[in-house]
Amino acid sequence: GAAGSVTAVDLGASGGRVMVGHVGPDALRIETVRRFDNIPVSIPDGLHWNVLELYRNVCSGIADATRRCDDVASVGIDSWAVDYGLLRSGSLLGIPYHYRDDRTAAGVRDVHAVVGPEELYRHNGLQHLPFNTVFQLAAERRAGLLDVADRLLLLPDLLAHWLTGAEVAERTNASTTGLLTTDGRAWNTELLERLGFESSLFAPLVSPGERIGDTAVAGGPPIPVTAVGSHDTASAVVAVPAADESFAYISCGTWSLVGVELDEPILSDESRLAGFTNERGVDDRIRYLHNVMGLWLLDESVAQWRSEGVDVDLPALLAEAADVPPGRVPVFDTDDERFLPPGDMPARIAAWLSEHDEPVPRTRAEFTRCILESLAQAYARTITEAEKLTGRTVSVVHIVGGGCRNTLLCRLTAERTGRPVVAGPVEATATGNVLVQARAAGLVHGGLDDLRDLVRRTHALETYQPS
Ligand code: LRH
Repeated sequence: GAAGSVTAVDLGASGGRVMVGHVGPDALRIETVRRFDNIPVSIPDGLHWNVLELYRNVCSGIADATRRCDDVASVGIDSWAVDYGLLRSGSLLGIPYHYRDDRTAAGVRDVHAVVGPEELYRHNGLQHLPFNTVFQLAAERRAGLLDVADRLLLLPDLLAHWLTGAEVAERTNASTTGLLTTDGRAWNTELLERLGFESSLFAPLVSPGERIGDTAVAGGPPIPVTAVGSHDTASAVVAVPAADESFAYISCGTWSLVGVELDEPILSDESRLAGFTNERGVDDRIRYLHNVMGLWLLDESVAQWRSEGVDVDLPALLAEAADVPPGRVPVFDTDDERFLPPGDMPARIAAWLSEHDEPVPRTRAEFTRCILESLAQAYARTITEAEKLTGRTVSVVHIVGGGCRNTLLCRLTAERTGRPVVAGPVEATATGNVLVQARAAGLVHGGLDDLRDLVRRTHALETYQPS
């Protein structure tokens, strides 16, 4: 069969990359053409994303890709979920907020005053996170922007709009707003009406694989822009190299998204109370998962130590953490909302432990070990709950994304879950993005099983056995 190339733009909370994927029926190779930082900016009205800087890097990255490779069949964009820009007559109004901005508490109160948590879960099946778009929008209404906006575009859709002029809402990411019907077919007009959001604010839905438009960027050739799983986690789950359905995945980066894949959502109150979300996946699958706080805990700790003038070498720190004797450090509840905002993470962890009469780690290595043990414990608890709530058996755990490079975390996860852990691919999100475009371009064929099979055949994966 034919081989060809596609370009994946993958934006994460701390950095972005543009990658070219070379794909054929038996080939899958991904090369990075551009990496850049994504540094949020705090101004008096809150914490924002620097979306213009991101867009400039996306355009430069696409230009790099087409220079390097003359058969780029399309471009696809994914990013973290829930965040958006508001527009009027096609122009951006205001600077998109970062989901870690704390303005959403009032939005949560406003929404729950109209639709309580139990009912909201029956409508959207989302884990309660204070930054879900529905709560951000309620906060936005207090600030008055909703009175002038006529369109909302989630960030990957906003960038696609700037590249092509089209205004669409890609389904996987749209499902993280909390405003879609549970079958994912449409915006939930009943819910929108009750919450007082204009339904015309929301763009027509498209599914992964659909053509959004063509790039119209000064100086560059027109390239088709294809909808992918524009929610990064949806793309990452496409690239989980599982051989059958008895797997759990951990998409491990800033967040750790831990769960299983289902055909239908679970909207029971038990599921809500256990903190499970039903997000839409590629090919209409359900990503039934729990948001675990993730490597944010460690990254933010390292940032704190560096701000105190300590020269932290991460590989060395992880090696020291691996040498901390088992049982030396306690675990804490990584779900505690106090860990969400930016700021001094070791102090917050220490406060949690003191409040719970647990010993506070004394060294940075012990803090690091404590964080990783706590994450592994949260993964294990989540997988046990997922088995109980779905009736599935999980026989293997796949860790994908940047966190799968953390061998200590992989080892602790195998131990605490009591299951084999398969690590890789590191670039799962970009890989899932590439695969969905490649299928739309006719370079590969089949369902998710076939795409996963290709990942398995083309990647060296590391397995960690529980002791
Ligand atoms: C991971 C992620 C996650 C969301 C969060 C906002 O990058 O998309 O799935 O819950 O960011």
